[in-house]
Amino acid sequence: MAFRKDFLWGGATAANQCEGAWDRDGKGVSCADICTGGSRISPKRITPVLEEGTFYPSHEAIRHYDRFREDIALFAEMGFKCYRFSIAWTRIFPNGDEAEPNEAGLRHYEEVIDECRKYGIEPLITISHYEVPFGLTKKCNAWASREMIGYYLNFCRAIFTRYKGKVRYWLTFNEINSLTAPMGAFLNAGLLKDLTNPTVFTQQADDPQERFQALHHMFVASALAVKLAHEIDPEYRVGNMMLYSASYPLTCEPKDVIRNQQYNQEMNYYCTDVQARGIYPSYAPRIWREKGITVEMEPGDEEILRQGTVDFITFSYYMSSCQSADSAKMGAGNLLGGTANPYLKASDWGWQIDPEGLRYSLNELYDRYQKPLMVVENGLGARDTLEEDGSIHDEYRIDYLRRHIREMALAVEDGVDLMGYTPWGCIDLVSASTGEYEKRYGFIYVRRYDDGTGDFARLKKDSFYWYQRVIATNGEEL
Ligand code: BGP
Repeated sequence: MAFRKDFLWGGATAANQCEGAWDRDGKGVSCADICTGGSRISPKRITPVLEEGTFYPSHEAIRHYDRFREDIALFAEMGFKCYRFSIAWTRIFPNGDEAEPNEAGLRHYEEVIDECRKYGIEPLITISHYEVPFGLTKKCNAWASREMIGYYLNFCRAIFTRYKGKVRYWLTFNEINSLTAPMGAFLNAGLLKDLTNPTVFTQQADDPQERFQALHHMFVASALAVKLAHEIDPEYRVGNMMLYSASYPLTCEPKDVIRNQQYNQEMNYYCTDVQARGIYPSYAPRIWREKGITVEMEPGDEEILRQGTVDFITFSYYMSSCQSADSAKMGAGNLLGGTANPYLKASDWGWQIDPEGLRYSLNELYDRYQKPLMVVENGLGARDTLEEDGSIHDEYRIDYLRRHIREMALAVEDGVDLMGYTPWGCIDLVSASTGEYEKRYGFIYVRRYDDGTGDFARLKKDSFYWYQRVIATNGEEL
């Protein structure tokens, strides 16, 4: 058997993409709450001032805030061993800088955690998943400012203390490395230049100096959070979370190989090298030099980074792309740059499907860090058809997941220490990049549509029964 006996099979969500109830029980406004709906062709917008009549998908999402008991019961029916979710920072500290946490927010997540435990489901909690308090963007341009470290640690202290003994696994920042690309600036770090006018999400004004400085603050915060967690409960295990963007040289021409190596250093390893090894990598000064930036550090930061390395490594994996030294050949690839791989097919949203790339990625990461790994996001965003009898035949999704699980099993046979697998959007939710419902990932269909119609009913897709079998056989029957 490839997977270990205590393998953490499960699924993943994020608060702003599923909860709704965006202003209830004392919750403050997060950066996600001011993002409008959108689609692949019509990008979502960031509106610092909410517009009357505009659709904001996070405001209702799939109403998981009110229906989490029903949803967790369905996860339990599939046999989940683990549920990865995030805590909305603004439910605990509405503006981000309060002295005391909001009791109603703390109580809500306590109920969610208790509900998981009732079924023997291990919570895996992302502390910050693309929803910085907007109050902190207004106050200090969020992670551009060093003040954020203190606010983040207050948040960590409140939840680490409250959930002691009930939670074991924490992740400090979702896809922290998305901030090495301009697209991550607002959602990941709350960086926003224009606080008056709307900004198109895909056209954020880029400031690499600010992005890389923000990353340094997040590294220090992550390291201090690891230390704090271990002090509060020595049983706590804290991981990083990165977006692994598998990348290959477009050709074997040495120039392409070097270009690809540099892409990997900047996109895939810059953050995890710091979070897992506790030291900036040797290539970091080259990246700063090429961008013409300086990263300000305070005395003592290096020591903090060294002492706060993560216990395990987690990542999302959806696709891969290629790099070419010839700029004319670049640009037609996936979301995060690069160019398309001629050997691979893409999803309807243009993400190139590459199961073998997952085996490759697992081997690369384990060989580099020798820390336990977990795939905490993976899946196919697709359009589903709801049949008249309420069934949903999503064979394409089963095929995608089956092929990826097969490659995970091969990676385990290669020698990789793999803790678990939580496919993304185990229940349909709002897409992060495009802000729409139409791009569905779930084993559970949610009857809610982009035109604002739908009754939020939950329906089991064919993949629901398939995944139930996969878990029951610990990945033997695919
Ligand atoms: C990751 C994010 C998730 C998520 C997923 C799928 O980048 O961590 O929040 O949504 O990607 O992306 P999308 O929703 O854009 O299809």
